[in-house]
Amino acid sequence: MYVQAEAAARGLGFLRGKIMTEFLDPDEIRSMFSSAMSEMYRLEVPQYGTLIDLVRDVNAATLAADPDLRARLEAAGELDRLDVERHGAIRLGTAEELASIRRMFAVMGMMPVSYYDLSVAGIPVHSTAFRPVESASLKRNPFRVFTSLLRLDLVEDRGLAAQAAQILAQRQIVTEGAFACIERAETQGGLTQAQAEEFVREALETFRWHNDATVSAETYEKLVSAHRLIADVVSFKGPHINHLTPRTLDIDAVQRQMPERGITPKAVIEGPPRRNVDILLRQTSFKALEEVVMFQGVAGSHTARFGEIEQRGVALTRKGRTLYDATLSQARTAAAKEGAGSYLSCLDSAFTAMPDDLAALRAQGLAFFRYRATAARLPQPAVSVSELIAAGVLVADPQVYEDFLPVSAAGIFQSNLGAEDQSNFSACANQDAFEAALGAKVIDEMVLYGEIEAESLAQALITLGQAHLIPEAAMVD
Ligand code: OOG
Ligand code: NI
Repeated sequence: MYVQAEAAARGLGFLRGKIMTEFLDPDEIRSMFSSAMSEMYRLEVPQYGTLIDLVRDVNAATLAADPDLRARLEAAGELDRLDVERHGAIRLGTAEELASIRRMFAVMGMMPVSYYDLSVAGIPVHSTAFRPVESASLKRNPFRVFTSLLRLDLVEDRGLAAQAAQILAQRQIVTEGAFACIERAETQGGLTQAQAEEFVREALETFRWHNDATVSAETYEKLVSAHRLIADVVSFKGPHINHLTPRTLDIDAVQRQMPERGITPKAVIEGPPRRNVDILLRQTSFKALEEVVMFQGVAGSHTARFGEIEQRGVALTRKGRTLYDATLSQARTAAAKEGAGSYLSCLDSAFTAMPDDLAALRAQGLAFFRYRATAARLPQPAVSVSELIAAGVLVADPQVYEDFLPVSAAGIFQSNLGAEDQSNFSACANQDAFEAALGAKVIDEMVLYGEIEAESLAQALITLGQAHLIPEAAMVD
């Protein structure tokens, strides 16, 4: 600001021109956006503010009680992201909406990663998560948005599906101003500070809650009877952010302490059980709020928005993930036989099949790591990577799982939709249709973790003067 004003005052047009074309890093725009979104949601859903405070307290206590964890997060450069870390979720109605949202998120360096088929859980959507993909960007701010697209093709009542499509065709979820900003970013290749501020202001409008529905109470009821989720997507002006989830270091403590702060959590935590080494993702949520909505002048209510917390652990390789999926499904089958009260013990006993220390997870190729050298060039060539690790000159930090789990997502959807009885949609994934709507392919999460692992290992080995140990697969470029 100051430099610009000074340049103008001195008539230094060239300097001013230079500043005017200086674009913000997309990581910076994402941070601005995620904090604006958090601010907005805090005002819309006061319980979210309470949850953020609780998570901050629990994280501070966890770090204070576990200096090793603190040191490890700090050394891995992961401490700073913790306070700003959160994900949100939206549900879209049409292919055009999904394509527009993809362009909007691209301005903030967020790419579609993974395809999630929720029809297997009887929920008529398929989804992706928009998130940063580079290591440095993830460290800066890993803000992600779980984005679902309604599948009217799965709705049996074709008349109702046609009516829903017709209602959706009339809305515009991205403001004219936001489109102008997106086009500007695309043609210029970035946005200046002032342009980014305008973009964030306009983009935020898409996610705002509207308590006036676009449909009559009668149409709303018809949509609800097909599925609550269809009503949530179709009846409003836009895809209101339905939850914003902070990351905690101790989800069991947060789950325990929620009632003390007046919040009632769902009964069980989704995902793996509590372990020494956190794997993948554990999540819990509290019930959606019942909100007053005006249906073309008639007062009614709708439940859509809720709170969620998550604890993130190490990302698993394909082999690790296959083991996880089989183990979880074994626990669920056992619990179904033994009764709901047995879920936690079934989970614990099934998960004994999964190694619970980092060294074993690494040695068996079950998890992804990020390597770093803690020494300079060594005088002698080593014979293996393990030898360097044992000598303490090479450290393998677990890579945080940055994505989502479809079984957990289904549990989250169901608990806040109150729609356990509405799961009569036929299971059929359709990634091609999703990507056609998106206007792009989704990125394979496994490839991303694999690249980070391979590149960090190669870099660390070069630092240590051990390039001969770089695995061939890492030398692609
Ligand atoms: C998304 C539910 C999935 C998660 O964290 O797994 C999700 C939704 O309810 O729209 O956010
Ligand atoms: Ni979520």
